Amino acid sequence: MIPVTSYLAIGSNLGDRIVNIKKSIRYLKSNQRIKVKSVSRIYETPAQGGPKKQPQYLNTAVKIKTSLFPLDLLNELKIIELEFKRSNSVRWGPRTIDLDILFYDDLVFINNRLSIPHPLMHKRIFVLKPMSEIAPHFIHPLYKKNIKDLLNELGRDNEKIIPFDKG
Ligand code: A4P
Ligand code: MG
Repeated sequence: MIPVTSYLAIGSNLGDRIVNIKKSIRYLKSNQRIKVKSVSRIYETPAQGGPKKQPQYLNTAVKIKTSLFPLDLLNELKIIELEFKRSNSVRWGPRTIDLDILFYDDLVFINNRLSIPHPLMHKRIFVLKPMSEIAPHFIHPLYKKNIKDLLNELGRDNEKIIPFDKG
């Protein structure tokens, strides 16, 4: 299979969040069927949805090339999540690591295990902000707008989010 460009979102709001994110990227890099092409800076964002009074998240976006089919890629991400022994199963609750597939080329795919593009991403600053750094002109295959425009549509809130690592 010819490798396909895919974008992933990584989030963490428990434990040593920065270590969790860096470790999950190392796991991605160690997979022979995944090539990490670029990684955005890490942003700190208030938890959106789920239980009140959750710790803040660190979020990042990653561009990969992969020869895995979408469901196989999801399986690999689930294996990485298991490495972090995710014990919390509350929807939108705190988690040591959360790996989501945002896009897989311009595929639109929905079944009971996987929705691509990730269903709520076009409304989430914590996804669009890091994505705008690595793929501002990528066009959302359903909404036919690029990442930069989707981010701008969320209003001025996006200016309040600054990189956590400032690097
Ligand atoms: N699934 C379906 N589509 C996908 C996809 N594109 N990528 C299924 C990955 N998984 C996908 O996910 C539940 C199931 O979704 C998976 O088993 C897979 O089959 P999960 O990660 O176990 O549970 P979850 O994350 O609690 O649910 P969900 O609906 O994926 O939540 P989100 O949308 O990931 O939101 N606030 C901030 N600031 N930063 C965050 O990162 N993240 C969330 C989680 C909420 N609030 C946040 C953040
Ligand atoms: Mg998730």
